[in-house]
Amino acid sequence: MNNTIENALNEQIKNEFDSAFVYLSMSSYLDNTSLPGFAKWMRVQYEEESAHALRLFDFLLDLGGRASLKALPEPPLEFSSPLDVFEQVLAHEKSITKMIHELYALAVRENDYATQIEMQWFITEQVEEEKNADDIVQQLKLAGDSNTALLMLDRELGQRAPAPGGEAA
Ligand code: OFO
Repeated sequence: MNNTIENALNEQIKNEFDSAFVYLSMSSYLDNTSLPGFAKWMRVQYEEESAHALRLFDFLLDLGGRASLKALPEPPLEFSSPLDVFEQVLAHEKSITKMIHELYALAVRENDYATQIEMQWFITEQVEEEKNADDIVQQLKLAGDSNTALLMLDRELGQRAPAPGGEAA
C-alpha cells in the first residue's frame, strides 16, 4: 500500500491510543475526587478511544498495510478540578479533529478513496466528541461552586452506557 498513507494511519492509531491513555488517567483522578459518575463517563470514553484505535488498526490491515505500534507519552496525572479536566478534554479533541482533517486532506492528495471514506466516519465522530466535551464544560461552569449541582451532574454522567460490544461510537 501507499507508504505515506500507511505512516499517517499508524500515527493516528497512536493518537487514538494516546487519547485512551489520557482519558483513563483522568478517570483515575475523578474517581479519587469522589466523583464516580464522572469517572465512569471518562472510563467509557477510554473504551471508545481504544475502539477508535482498533478500528483504524483493522482498516490498515484490510488495506494490506502493516500496523507498527508506537510508544505513548505518559499521560497527565494531576488536575486542578473537574472543570480543568473537561477543558483539557475539549482542547485534546480539537487537536485530534485537526489531525483527522489533515489525514483526510492527505488521502485526497494521494487519491486514496478508501481512506477518504474511512476518514469521513472520523470527521463526523469528531463533531460529536467536541460537542460532548463542550456540553460538560458549560454545565460545570453553570454549576460553579455548588456541590449540589456537581453531585447532580455526577449522577447524570454516571448513567453513560458503554458502547455496545465495545464498538466505536
Ligand atoms: Fe477518537 O475521538 Fe476522541 O480523541
